[in-house]
Amino acid sequence: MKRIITYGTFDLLHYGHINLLSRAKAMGDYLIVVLSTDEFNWNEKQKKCYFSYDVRKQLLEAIRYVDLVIPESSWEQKNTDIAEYHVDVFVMGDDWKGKFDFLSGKCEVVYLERTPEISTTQIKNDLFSNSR
Ligand code: C2G
Repeated sequence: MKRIITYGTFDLLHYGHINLLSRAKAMGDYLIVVLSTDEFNWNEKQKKCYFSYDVRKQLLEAIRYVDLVIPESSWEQKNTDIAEYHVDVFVMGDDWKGKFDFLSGKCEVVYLERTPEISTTQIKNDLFSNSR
């Protein structure tokens, strides 16, 4: 069984996220999504999520490509995650290109092209500007 792992916040889930998850799953048989906790998002990414971790987890678990959702609470957990879950491929969007090459000794590292023209920030901005 080929095991894939990816990380993210996945707040205001959109088709860019789905495209990433779909392509990641197509690379193997089992997809683990490591979902940033609310504390990690605020403390490390200065992101305030619209949906809580539990809601974001529920949404991801409803996606056919996703087999397991676990929490991301630190930048440093990737090495242990890869070992603990016997991961074959680490996948991220190419906005992270190069940032995780240090993992290539443990598993294959793949950066997939980001879906253009969509982001959580853009959704929020569009909604805010239309509400004026
Ligand atoms: N993504 C994408 N296309 C978009 C938007 C996002 O392919 N239009 C991808 C990102 O590249 C990432 C994943 O979807 O691989 C999740 O995106 P975010 O929720 O923004 O994740 P991020 O905040 O980048 O967190 O330790 C790594 C971090 O947790 C990554």
